[in-house]
Amino acid sequence: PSFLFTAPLPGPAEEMLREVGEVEIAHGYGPEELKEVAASGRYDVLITQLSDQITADVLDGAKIKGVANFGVGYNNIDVDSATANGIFVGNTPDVLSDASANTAMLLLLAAARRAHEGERLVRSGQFQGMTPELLLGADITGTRLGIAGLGRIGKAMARRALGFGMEVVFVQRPPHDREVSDDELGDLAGKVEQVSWDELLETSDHISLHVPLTPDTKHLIGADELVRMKSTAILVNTARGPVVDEQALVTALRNGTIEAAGLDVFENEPDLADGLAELPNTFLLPHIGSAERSTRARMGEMCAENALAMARGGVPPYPVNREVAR
Ligand code: 8YV
Repeated sequence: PSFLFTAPLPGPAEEMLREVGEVEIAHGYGPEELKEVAASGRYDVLITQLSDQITADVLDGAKIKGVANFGVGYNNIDVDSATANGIFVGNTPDVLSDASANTAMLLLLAAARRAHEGERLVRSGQFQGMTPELLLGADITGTRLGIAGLGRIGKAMARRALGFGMEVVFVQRPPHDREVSDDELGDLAGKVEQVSWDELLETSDHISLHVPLTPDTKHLIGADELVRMKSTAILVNTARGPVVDEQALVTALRNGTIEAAGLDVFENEPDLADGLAELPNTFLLPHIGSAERSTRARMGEMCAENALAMARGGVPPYPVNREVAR
């Protein structure tokens, strides 16, 4: 079997696949090159990541058995086209839930406590000693966190928030929800409360986004939603950039419509909306949500497991479109 990595991966993935077949590592392939390699018949499986746009154009006429995506989110892949073309897609669920929730908590704390301003003050040599009013920030403990998207990562975030003494409300699949049973909530039953999207927006002290990017969640947070949030609210996004209308967010942060934002993802990564980088009331990270060493190594391993199964003509152990088997 032959495998093409669109970028080097951390962990044992490359070694695992070299033991059984041919491996090539590409760097920075654009849509044309992806289409060309997919159609070439040279590779059984493409091992991709978020910045690879695996569109219908790439998949129609592709001579590959599968796409193993490094990440739980797969909005970069046209899964319907993959399925129509009999191509499996695999992803890396669960393993990164804790690391991603750790990043969300880091962003919430950093934005609330003005970590960016504090760091700059110290590093620039302008810190002149502690004073009682220096860099007062937002409350965390005793406040209400609204979780938009209570899947695996949202639940991991809920556990952390509870540990920080926050009250947790959620909408499982905003904006339209269905009732979530105690069974589904598992260890969180009785500890978190399901509310309407309106209530979450209007009554949460802070909001953290944990939804996949779909047509329903694109610009889930726009100018209208920002106005409905508390003026003291912090917005955290570790999900996908386009879930937030980034230019509307810049306006809201500039005007004091909300207090601050902690962002790990951006609408047009790696570009930022005009004005975002200059705002003091933001804490910005370069999409490192899952970047804990052992998490990333395990994600690579899961990609290799998916790739191997697909190359052998089987169903990947972590499938996105199991129905291809039919
Ligand atoms: C990945 C992520 O590292 O899993 C996801 O969906 O966003 C990250 O964990 C990223 O997608 C790189 O491919």
